[in-house]
Parts: sequence; C-alpha cells; structure tokens
Amino acid sequence: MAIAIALVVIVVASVLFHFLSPWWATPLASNWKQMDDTLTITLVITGIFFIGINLFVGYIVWRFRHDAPRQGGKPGHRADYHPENKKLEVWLTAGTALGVMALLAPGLFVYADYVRPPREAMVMEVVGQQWQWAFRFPGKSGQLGTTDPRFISGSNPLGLNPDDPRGQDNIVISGPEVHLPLNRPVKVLLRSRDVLHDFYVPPFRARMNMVPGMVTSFWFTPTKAGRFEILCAQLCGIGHYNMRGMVVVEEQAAFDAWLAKQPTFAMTLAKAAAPPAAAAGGGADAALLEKGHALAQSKGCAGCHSVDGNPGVGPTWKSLYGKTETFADGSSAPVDDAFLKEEITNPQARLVKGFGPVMPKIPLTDDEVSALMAYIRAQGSGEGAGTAPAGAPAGAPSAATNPSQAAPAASGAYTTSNAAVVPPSASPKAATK
Ligand code: HEC
Ligand SMILES: [Cu+2]
Repeated sequence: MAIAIALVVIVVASVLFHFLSPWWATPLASNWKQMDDTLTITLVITGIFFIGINLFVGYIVWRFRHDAPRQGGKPGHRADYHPENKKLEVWLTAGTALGVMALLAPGLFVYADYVRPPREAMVMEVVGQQWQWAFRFPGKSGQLGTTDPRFISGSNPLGLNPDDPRGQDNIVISGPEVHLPLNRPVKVLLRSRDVLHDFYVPPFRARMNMVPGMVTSFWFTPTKAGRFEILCAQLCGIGHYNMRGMVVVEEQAAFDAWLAKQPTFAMTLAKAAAPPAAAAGGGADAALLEKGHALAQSKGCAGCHSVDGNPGVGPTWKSLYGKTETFADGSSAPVDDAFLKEEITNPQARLVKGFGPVMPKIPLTDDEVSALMAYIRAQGSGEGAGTAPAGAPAGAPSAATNPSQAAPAASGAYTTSNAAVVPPSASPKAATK
C-alpha cells in the first residue's frame, strides 16, 4: 500500500514540478524553434509513458497486494504464472516501436536542415582550444584560406597558410568575443586545435562538436540582438568550465563597422615581421610582457589563473606580486621573483592555501619562465606598486621553443609548431588592468 501511494505521489510531484518550476529554457534567439518543438515532442511522449507506467504499477501493487480480499475466499493472494502472452507482446512491441520512431524521426528531419545551410549564408569559422575560442571571417574576397597545423605560431594561432592568397584578407579574432549581424544566416565551420570541444550558445539552440582533425558545421540565423554566452559543451580538461565566450548580435551596419576594425591576416603577418621593439616603442620590456601573455595563453596557465582578481582553479595573478602568500601547511612567504620561479618550475613542492595540488609541471625554458614572471609582475603588486607599460606590441616573437609542449594534448599534429597565441588587439590585459 505504502509503495502504491509513493508512486502516485512521485507522479503528481513530478508533473507539478514541471509546470511550477522556475527553470525554463532561455528565450529563443535564433531560427531553431524546431529544436524546441522536437524537445517538446520528446518530453510529451516520455512524460505520458512516465505517468502511465507509474500509475499502472501503483494500481497493480495495490490491486494485487497480498492481503487483498479474494472472491469468496480468504486473503492471501498469489500471482499466477503466465510464461507467454502473444497478443500482449505484439501490442507492446508495436507500441514501443512507434514510440521510439516518434521520438527519433522529428530529430532526423531537424538535423537534416541543421547541416544544410542556405546558399546566401555568411561564413564564420570557430576554432576551439584548451580553453579559449577564436574566430575567422572571410575578407572582401568572400573566401577562407586553407589552414594547416604546421603553420600555427604565435602570430598565426589558427594556422592559416601564409602562401594562400585567399587567406590574406581573412579576419582572425583571437579574443573570446565575436559579433554577428542580426537576421542573417551564418554557416559555422568548427575546428579544434587539441581535444574535443563543443561550440554551444544555449539561446540559439545550436551546438556542434569540434573534433581535432576535421571540420564540422551547422548553420543558424540570429533573430534577437543582444549578448549571448558561448559555452564549451564537452568536458575538455580542467579549465573546461572557464571556456567561455560572447556572441554579440547587432544590426548589419554595426557589425560591418566592427568587422572593419579587425586586422586582416596579412596585416597581422606584417606586424609580426616587424621587430617587436619598433612595433611598440616600449622596448624590450613590452616585448617580454607580450611574450609572457602569449605563453600564459598557449601553455594553458590562463585556463586556471585569471588576471581579473577572481580565483579560478588556481589563485588569480592580479596583485599577486609582493603580497604574502600562505601555504596549506600554515607557513607563509612573500611573493618575489624567487617565489614565482619556484612555484612555476616546481608547482608540487608547496601548496597555496585553499587550492588543490592540480597545477601540472609544465616544461619551460628559463626565458619562458622570465617572460611569465614579467607578465605576472605586470598584473600589479600586492603592495600597490608596479604598473604595466601601456600598449605592448602584438608581434612578439614566437614563444614555444619546446615543440613537444606546443600542443596540450591529443592530436600530436602540432608538434612542429610554436603554439603561442598573440591577440590582434595590441594590448594584453596586462596593459589595461
Ligand atoms: C590545471 C590548472 C593550472 C595550470 C594549467 C597552471 N596552474 Fe599555476 N596554480 C594552480 C593551482 C591550483 C595553484 C595553487 C596550488 C599550488 O600552489 O600548487 C597554482 C599556483 C601557481 C602560482 C603561485 C600562486 C600564488 O598565489 O602563490 C604561480 C605563480 C603559478 N601557479 C603559475 C603558473 C604558470 C606560470 C602556469 C603556466 C605555465 C600555471 N601556473 C599553470 C593551477 C594551475
Ligand atoms: Cu572545450
């Protein structure tokens, strides 16, 4: 009896929760209402079965309980054994088959649409990497140049072929924010530089895996202006939760203005070829700082260490230098150059209080360690000293010198490259914060 009541309560509570719960999907901001419809169909079908089966089981448990009164007899119910029931089995098999078809078929139709972009769609390439996003648009020629992991370097993070004329006017966005015009279909091409990622913008109801070694694609039309968060929907490593970005949907004119401000690949290459000191006027310091910034990205430090004051997997680098750090064992030490060097080259030796022992030992040359230390120092000091020089150059020399370390994982295809990332915008966060 108690079990039968429990089953009924579970059904009623679930249905109430569904209708009263405050957790609803974000408002749709793309053309993919079909995705919502497909999910609704699935929910209704599974919901009907959930309610029907549980109430049925509840009824059976109650109706055939051991002490139920029997016709003319004493209590003491025993179930009869029916090894087979042809008619019932045919009904159940046919019903289940129909139900499964009704669950799957709408999805197949939507998927067929989803990967068949309209002819007039504009093209955007999205490249994922632990733990950041990059984007590329074709330039005036309307074509994307070819790419190859061999070409990946500090000034060419997406590996565009420098000899491909179609790539020269391509626009590479290395930051986490990309803009798109309102009400225009976009064909999205997806690549990954290391492991499985998944480009996912919930209000667009659109997502797709990014698989190393292949290009996947889908399309959508943004139908609402606004800022929409990009998430990575594949558990791609310890910095996964932090792999965020922003899509800004705006009127075509605003989009055009934004795009016109972004440097083309040819401009980035020219800048990289210029000597770094000349590029900034800031001299060697600025170059070192920029190298440190690039390394923090390419070596994956930025996935765990922020420079905005918010602790991530590891402590933030903002105002770290000069403060007194406390360790898990209760001891403490001032953060100076020796401290930083020790932490970076031998992370497991001491544990900063409040954090887990998860920082990997990342092989770095002495030069790289110095560059990273310069970058950390530039994030301000705990004593209020030390400001970053403004406007560090974009064209820092390629950073990674140990090829086997250039790519964090998986594909092995990048072993000949220097996988440093230098953003096209001239100033790293160090210069503005
Ligand atoms: C997987 C996450 C992760 C990555 C990647 C990572 N760190 Fe850390 N780091 C941590 C954690 C967690 C701590 C604190 C615990 C400890 O002391 O080991 C830490 C501590 C530090 C500290 C000491 C901070 C303090 O408050 O005293 C420095 C400096 C540092 N890391 C530099 C780096 C550099 C440079 C890189 C890239 C070459 C890097 N880390 C990559 C997780 C990471
Ligand atoms: Cu990811």
